[in-house]
Amino acid sequence: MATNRTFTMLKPDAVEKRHIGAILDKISASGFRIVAMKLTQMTKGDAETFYAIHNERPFFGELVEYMTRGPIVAAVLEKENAVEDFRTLIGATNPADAAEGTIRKLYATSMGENAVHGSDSDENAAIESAFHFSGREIF
Ligand code: DAT
Ligand code: MG
Repeated sequence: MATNRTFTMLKPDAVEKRHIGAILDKISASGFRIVAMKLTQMTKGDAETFYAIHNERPFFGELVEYMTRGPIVAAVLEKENAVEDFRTLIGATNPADAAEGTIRKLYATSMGENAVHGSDSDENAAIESAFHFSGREIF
């Protein structure tokens, strides 16, 4: 995986509220190219594995429940400096702290239901992309 790619999920709350189109539009308008994408639903096991780093945290059960309650849009995005620039585009984890115009400021409702995921490093972008997509699904 090249270092100019990141992985994102539009989380169940964003899909439920029909924000897929608006969020993808903002991502594209911000210079990211979608190189892989699908609507999918994580199993409990998937979510526990994906968020394993948080498994000792008090919110872990809620996080797994939330991430598995409905479909998500999983995607791989390409752009120069993709990981960092996408974290800037989505804003702070808690939407109350997110900058004006960021995806979380616009579409997230709370820390627990914050609309979108963005990888936090090139290494994790590669791991997370491979978790959801085979090589032939990434263009
Ligand atoms: P981010 O998604 O900004 O990378 P993270 O990796 O620290 O944030 O946490 C992963 C997700 O877990 C986050 O998007 C929402 C949830 N989460 C984190 N901290 C939380 C908290 N204190 N209370 C409830 N949910 C939390
Ligand atoms: Mg994170």
